[in-house]
Amino acid sequence: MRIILIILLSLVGVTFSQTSTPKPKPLDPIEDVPGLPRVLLIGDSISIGYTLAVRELLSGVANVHRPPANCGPTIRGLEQLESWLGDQPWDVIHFNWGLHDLKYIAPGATPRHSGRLTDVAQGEQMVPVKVYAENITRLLDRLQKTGAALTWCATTPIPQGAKGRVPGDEVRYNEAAAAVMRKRGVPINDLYTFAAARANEIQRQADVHFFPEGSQVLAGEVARKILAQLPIRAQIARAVKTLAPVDDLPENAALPALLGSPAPSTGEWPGMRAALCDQLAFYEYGFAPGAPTRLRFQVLREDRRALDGKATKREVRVHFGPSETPPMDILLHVPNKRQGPAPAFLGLNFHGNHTTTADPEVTITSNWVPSRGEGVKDNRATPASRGTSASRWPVEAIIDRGYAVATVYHGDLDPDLNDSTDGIQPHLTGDVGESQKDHQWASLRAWAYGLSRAADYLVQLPDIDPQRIAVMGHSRNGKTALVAGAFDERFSLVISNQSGCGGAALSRRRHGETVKRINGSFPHWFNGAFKTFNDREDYLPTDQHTLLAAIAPRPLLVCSATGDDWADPEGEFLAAKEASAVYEWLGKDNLKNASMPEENKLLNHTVGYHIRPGEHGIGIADWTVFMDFADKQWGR
Ligand code: GTR
Repeated sequence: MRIILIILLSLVGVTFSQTSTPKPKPLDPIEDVPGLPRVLLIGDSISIGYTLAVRELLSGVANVHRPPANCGPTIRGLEQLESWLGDQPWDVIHFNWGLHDLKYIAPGATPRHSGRLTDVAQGEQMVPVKVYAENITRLLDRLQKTGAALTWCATTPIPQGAKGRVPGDEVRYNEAAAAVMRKRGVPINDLYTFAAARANEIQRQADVHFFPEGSQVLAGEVARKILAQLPIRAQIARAVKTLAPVDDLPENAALPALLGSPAPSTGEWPGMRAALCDQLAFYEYGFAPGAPTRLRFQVLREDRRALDGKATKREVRVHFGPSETPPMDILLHVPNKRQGPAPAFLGLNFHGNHTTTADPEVTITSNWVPSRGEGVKDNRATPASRGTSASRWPVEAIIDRGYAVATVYHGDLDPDLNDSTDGIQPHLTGDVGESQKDHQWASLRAWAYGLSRAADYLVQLPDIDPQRIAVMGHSRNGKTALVAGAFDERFSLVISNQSGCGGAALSRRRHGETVKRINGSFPHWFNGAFKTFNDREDYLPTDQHTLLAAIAPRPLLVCSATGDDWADPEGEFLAAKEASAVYEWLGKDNLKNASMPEENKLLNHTVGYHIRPGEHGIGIADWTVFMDFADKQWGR
């Protein structure tokens, strides 16, 4: 009797729970929460698998929709995309096709996109890679017309033994799609690499699908990539859910640990890195908008015989999209003598591109420039300022070693004044709530944003290797190089030269320039929240080793000068040593067991360090070290 009662009660319980909270289904339509950005996920069963989890991760931040279907191969997309887009605007579209294009089907299926999976030996490929690339281009034409911020998602791995698919095909299809995306400036969510790194934990055996926990893991990465494309206000809204307000932070004199104990599985690193970036944005550098949707590159001039025929010089104006947004100019030199696409250095300059070379053709900036520069009158550059920073940019020596070099004047993005009404920020920030203002981007993040847009240009050039773009910078531009490298993983090597406070030097040491000093002299460099750490460094939930660690596992070189006490060389070395814990855990050589080296001895590890004699500054001696480091790290 008792047993029957229990069974009856549990049946009632089951029925009750079923009627009161029906389990949501990924293909069911959702109601928009008014006022939140609208996100569309386009993809096959892999995306169906992560849809609910992405929706959950972004709940209260964005309305996450998907078509009520498996979006199948590109040929189904071409037929149905219009109806999937509907008639309401989208803020972000995260999209993938591929897994069905590359699969083998029995010949003669109608419609072809419904063709059934069959053994490779008996079937034919649904959409050959060449046609796939053409279809992707046509789909992208339509998607770009929506005005939404787009993110291309790479196809996840095909495991050995998966029926009807050939492992390795997904790599070819991904490459074909990535080439199209780079050309069109569409950000890429490399879910292939992400999943491949932990496939044995998250993916089923001999099956393209993922375990439920695996789909959850994919959802984390997809949600992060979507979030980065959402307006600043949405990014801050999400961050306040997980990060403590500045007033609630505990005092902690020790450097915050970068890894838990015991250290998690290395597969966790993308999520952990994103969490570090969130902290850095929230408490120090501010959140920045996603890549602009209507970026345009205008070649101002090209000289294929520059530097006595050694280099091709190009000046390119980058238009950000929203009208009235000031453009930025890139000055690029590419070596003519090279085998294949060239690796490149990219860095900001202090006084205008025309100061980096005496070349009389380079456009003189018409923007505000600091008055301390030579040949400057009323904060405007005159022809007398041409080439005045040429010793900082030894272009010919860089070209001679086979590297391309690109530079941008940071004042194109944000003149270095305590004034946020000039530069790109007022045009790209969007609405930000009063309580959010302390967490929005400031000059360093805006300058770093410009470096990312320069990378958008470089990655689509046939003469530049998109896998080997180094970001470098000196002093305030060195701080910026670190910020750019931490937030944008396309920079595959990062170099800071004497970046000091807010760059590589640990804030808790209070040596040389302090948080209070820098916030007082340059209040526009960091966000509002950072001001609360003046004389309160021990309350920082991060320190500058966090910024360096966020670059892992990519090569990072920190450079100091003995006479530059203001930038605290030892604090820079110690930050790199502390960040080494992450590099070590990720299996990369590092500075864990190193002590501060003697002058001019490059510690050439994945996280490396160099100190030279002399004062604050940059010249050929520093560049020689940068290139020695890049040669080794890139195996040249
Ligand atoms: C100094 C500033 C440093 C450093 C330097 C520079 O005045 O205190 O943080 O950035 O300028 O950029 O040259």
